[in-house]
Amino acid sequence: MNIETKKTPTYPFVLEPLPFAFDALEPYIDAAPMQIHHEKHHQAYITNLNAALKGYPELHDLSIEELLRWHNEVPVTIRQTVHDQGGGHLHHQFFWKILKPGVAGATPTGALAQAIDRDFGSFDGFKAKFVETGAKHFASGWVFLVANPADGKLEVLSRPNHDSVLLEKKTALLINDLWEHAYYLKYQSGRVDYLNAFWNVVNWEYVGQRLESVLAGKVQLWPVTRKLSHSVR
Ligand code: MN3
Repeated sequence: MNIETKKTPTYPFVLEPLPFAFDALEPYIDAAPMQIHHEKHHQAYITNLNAALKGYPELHDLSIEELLRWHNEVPVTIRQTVHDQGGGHLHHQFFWKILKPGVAGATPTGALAQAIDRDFGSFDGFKAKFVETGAKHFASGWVFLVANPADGKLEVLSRPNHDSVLLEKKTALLINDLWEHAYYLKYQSGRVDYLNAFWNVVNWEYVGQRLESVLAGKVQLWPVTRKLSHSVR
């Protein structure tokens, strides 16, 4: 099935099973941090998001992307919670799809490879920029490879906490988690080691599909056709 044709999940949001075993990414990401990350951290974001949304049935048919894109129209009493917990949910469900066992040594192909060469000079140039950006990011956050849907141009950037690039009308193609819960059990303070190990578990096929969907205009990974008109209280 095409990644973008599934029905978009809405409230109540649920934790989907990982598409691989907890130990499948060893030795790059160990089983224990993987299981805690998925079952505790990601679940907590979903639980807190659902709790915030529970009393607002007018928001129950909105996807997580819609809730974040228009978070300024979400009722002020839950706005920050939806932004933070919803961002945590959005980023983690995307992150699990980025990861894949058995792909060490894989590289981007097709349009993605061409775009990376165009915008970063080479694949190695892109990887160096991504690792540098992640290493220099202060405290918690995420490092992103994003596409500008207007022209397909790629960019590497980091954002704090669970701030989403949806708010900047950019489309995330690849992300890595810079929160200490993602790497501290295995790598301690060695964030650069963690960032370099990440290249052994990236599902480039999926990343490439994301870019091709953007370039084909098949998917609006942030929604533009609908506004919340009923929610300001
Ligand atoms: Mn995390």
